[in-house]
Amino acid sequence: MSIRTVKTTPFADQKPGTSGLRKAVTVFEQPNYLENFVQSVFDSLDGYQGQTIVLGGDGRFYNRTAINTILKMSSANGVGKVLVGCNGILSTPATSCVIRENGAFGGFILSASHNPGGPDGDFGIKYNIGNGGPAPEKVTEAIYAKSKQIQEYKILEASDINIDRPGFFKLGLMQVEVIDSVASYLKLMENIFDFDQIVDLIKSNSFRLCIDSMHAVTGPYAQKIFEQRLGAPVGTVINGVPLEDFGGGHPDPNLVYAHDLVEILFAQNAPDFGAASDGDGDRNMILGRNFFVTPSDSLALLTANAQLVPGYKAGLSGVARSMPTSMAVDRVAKRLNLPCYETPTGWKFFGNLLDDSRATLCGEESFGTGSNHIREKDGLWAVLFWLNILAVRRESVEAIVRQHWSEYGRNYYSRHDYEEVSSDRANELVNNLRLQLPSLPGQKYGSYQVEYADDFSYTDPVDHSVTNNQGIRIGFSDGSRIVLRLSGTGTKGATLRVYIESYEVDSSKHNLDTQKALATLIDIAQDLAKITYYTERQAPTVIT
Ligand code: G16
Repeated sequence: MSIRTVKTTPFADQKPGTSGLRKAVTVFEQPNYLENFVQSVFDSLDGYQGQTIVLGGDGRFYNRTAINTILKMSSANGVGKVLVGCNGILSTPATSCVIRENGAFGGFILSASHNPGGPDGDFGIKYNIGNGGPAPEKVTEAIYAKSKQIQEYKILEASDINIDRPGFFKLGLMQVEVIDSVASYLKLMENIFDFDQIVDLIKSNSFRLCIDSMHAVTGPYAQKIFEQRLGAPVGTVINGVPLEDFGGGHPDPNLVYAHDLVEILFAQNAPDFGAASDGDGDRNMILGRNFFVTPSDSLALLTANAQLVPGYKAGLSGVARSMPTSMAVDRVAKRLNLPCYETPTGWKFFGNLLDDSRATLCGEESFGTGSNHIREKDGLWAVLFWLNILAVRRESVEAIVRQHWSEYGRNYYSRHDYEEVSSDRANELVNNLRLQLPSLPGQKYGSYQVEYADDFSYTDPVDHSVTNNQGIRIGFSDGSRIVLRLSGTGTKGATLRVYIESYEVDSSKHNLDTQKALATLIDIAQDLAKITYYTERQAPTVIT
């Protein structure tokens, strides 16, 4: 086996976005495209030679090809050992768990998360650092800088290895261990949650649940945890076989794309609890019988009920949410006297807060919740957290949420996405709005008065790095907000996200339809940002 040095030229578009490099599969299939990016990662890192790295993905189309390429490039670049998930499968949270458990130097996660897969879908690659979390901006910037200068990459000339079952291999001087994809993750979950109590709940004939893996990575994890370990009947996990194209679906656990689960939970005689997870297993959607829990409310509820879970009994050090996430958790944090941090969108911004023990729980409106147990958001962890709460409280999901609203008030919340709009027009919209910001405070729109209007900037309290232009916030004197930003994860044109939030303390008004409750604010957003004009769309593509 010899190491080949291959001449190459840079691609101009290898700047990682909100969560790694995501492109159409056809872009990744260009000669040298994947290799350039992987070499740029190695070129931007110091000290990985001889160390262990972790490698896995969500099983989407191109996963296997990429795994073999990365294995051979790792060997050629002097990596000591690679832990690779069996069949190339490792959910994003499991990768974070394995990196931490083994004190690995870092890891590659092959996923475009919730984006569709298959030959005409998307692929992605993300590098995680030794704390198990996404590379922070200084690392992704360094990778991008290397990708613009790259002239050659190194790869071992060798045959592909068989990753279909656990075992040990040698690839050049490098060791490869194919590991069980689920074992470490299951062990970690058993250390956090009261599995016996959840088993009792599931055994108590009065409780039924349904878990939708959307033909993505969590299938094997969910079957092992819910059906085998916790004793739920076979068939509890639906769409449980990971497919390279996710069965043609869009593995995004929201009310629009997780329609199989939504139909089951909103039918007559529906189960008591339902949950879905996304392509790579880091997102979750929680449903009760005929009831949807918004991700922002879910974070607030987990915080308020954390003392019911063994792993958090000792207390929380603080909580964090991304800026567009509703402020429901802020109210719980205030009551519990906990610090509450507001970060830009992107899980990478939680890493320092978790490492520095400033936050224990973190969450985002984009269906992501997690804690200091790993450094990624974690879909099945959130499901187990809910089950643990249900097992202790023995009330319905709806009753628990309504009780929370009556105690803390309700944050009506919705996100309107305008997908695949022209990038130029979307940027014009944002620029136009930015120009208006200084004149907005004090302006009245019906009963709403603007209290502040800014473009969100974040100063990391740990390393003091500053991240600017993270989304436009327009806050009103009654606590309502409108936030607008462009997505950093789309692969076609631009996606405009409009986040709308209002706060209602009066529990007699907690039964409104969300879109109706937010109608006036939605109109204000439309007027201020001229959304129809710039996007050339009459309505959002997705409303969550
Ligand atoms: C990623 C990030 C999240 C972010 C989400 C949406 O999630 O890790 O922090 O909230 O994208 O980002 P955007 O609004 O920029 O599209 P995932 O699950 O796609 O890796």
